[in-house]
Amino acid sequence: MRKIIPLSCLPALLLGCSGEQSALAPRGEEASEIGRLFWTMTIFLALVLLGVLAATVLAIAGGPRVRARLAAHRFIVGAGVAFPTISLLLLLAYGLSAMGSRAWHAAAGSAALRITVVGEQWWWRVIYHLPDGTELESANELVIPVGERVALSLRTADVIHSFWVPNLAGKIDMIPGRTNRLVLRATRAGVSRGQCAEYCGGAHALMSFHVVAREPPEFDEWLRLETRPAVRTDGEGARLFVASGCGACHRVRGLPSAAGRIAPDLTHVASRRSLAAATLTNDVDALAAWIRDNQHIKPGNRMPPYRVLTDGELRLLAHYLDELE
Ligand code: HEC
Ligand SMILES: [Cu+2]
Repeated sequence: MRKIIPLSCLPALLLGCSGEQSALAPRGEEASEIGRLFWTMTIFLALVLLGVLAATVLAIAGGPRVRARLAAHRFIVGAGVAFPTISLLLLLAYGLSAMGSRAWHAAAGSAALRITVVGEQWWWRVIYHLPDGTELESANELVIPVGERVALSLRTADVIHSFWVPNLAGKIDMIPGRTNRLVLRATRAGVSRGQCAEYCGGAHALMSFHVVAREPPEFDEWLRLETRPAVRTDGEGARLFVASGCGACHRVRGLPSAAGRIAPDLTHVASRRSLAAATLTNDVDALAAWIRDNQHIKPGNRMPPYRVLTDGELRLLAHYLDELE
């Protein structure tokens, strides 16, 4: 039995090495560099371990001549002092130079797109700074063009959070009173998952997000759609949204009585992959469930649960939000 359990765990463990949240499946410039550093260190250390094991076996079971060699002054100075000193210095130099390539400030100057991400308990405010000087706000999802450098300014609205998209780059903290910077460059189109990597209170584990890398023409098309005001600002659903007070916290651009800034912008909520910081997949049922039971789904989050709404009202609201592509 004792042998079976670890073996049966292996597929699950290996699965953790691929997919949309893994540092070992790089899809970005910085993640590739980190991957190379990791594999260089791991392979080198594995070789050293094998060498030490071989020497141990020979020292125990080898013939007298082999053992005399192992005990010789030359071997001890060479393998015990010179080799570790030189190899560790080389690895240190490689590690430092790899970190040096994270001198992103220069790269940020040539960035095609600037995005501010603000960590909030327990979601991510995403602000695109467009070339024409305007700002575009979204939440819990970053859309970036493949192949282009994207300069991120990382801030927090409350406590320390940490921004980490393992497939794209290393993690970096969001610290009160500071703006930290990170440059992303996705090398392939696709969706990567990110996670807050610094404990920030009750719902910390439910504070994830997606980074969607699109080919530049598709990115431009997305941007064109995203900058429009909400596709629907009239009708019963929109009226109920306003009447329920949702607009005090949430903004829906184009709906004047929904101009709240303290919660995720919902102008194009239906075009996002997830709800509540990658806690729910985004569809009508999830929207209805979230509005009524959000404290059950994500305990402690800053939205009140709307248990007073009737099933009909809930449907109406959920369908309205689901229209906001
Ligand atoms: C007191 C402020 C407040 C009010 C009022 C409020 N919300 Fe929220 N809402 C939030 C906060 C904060 C979040 C983010 C929760 C999280 O993920 O931690 C949120 C998240 C959401 C989300 C998920 C958005 C996303 O992109 O993940 C939806 C949808 C939503 N609210 C709909 C509504 C609707 C509909 C109403 C009115 C019936 C409403 N909210 C009223 C604060 C509020
Ligand atoms: Cu956190």
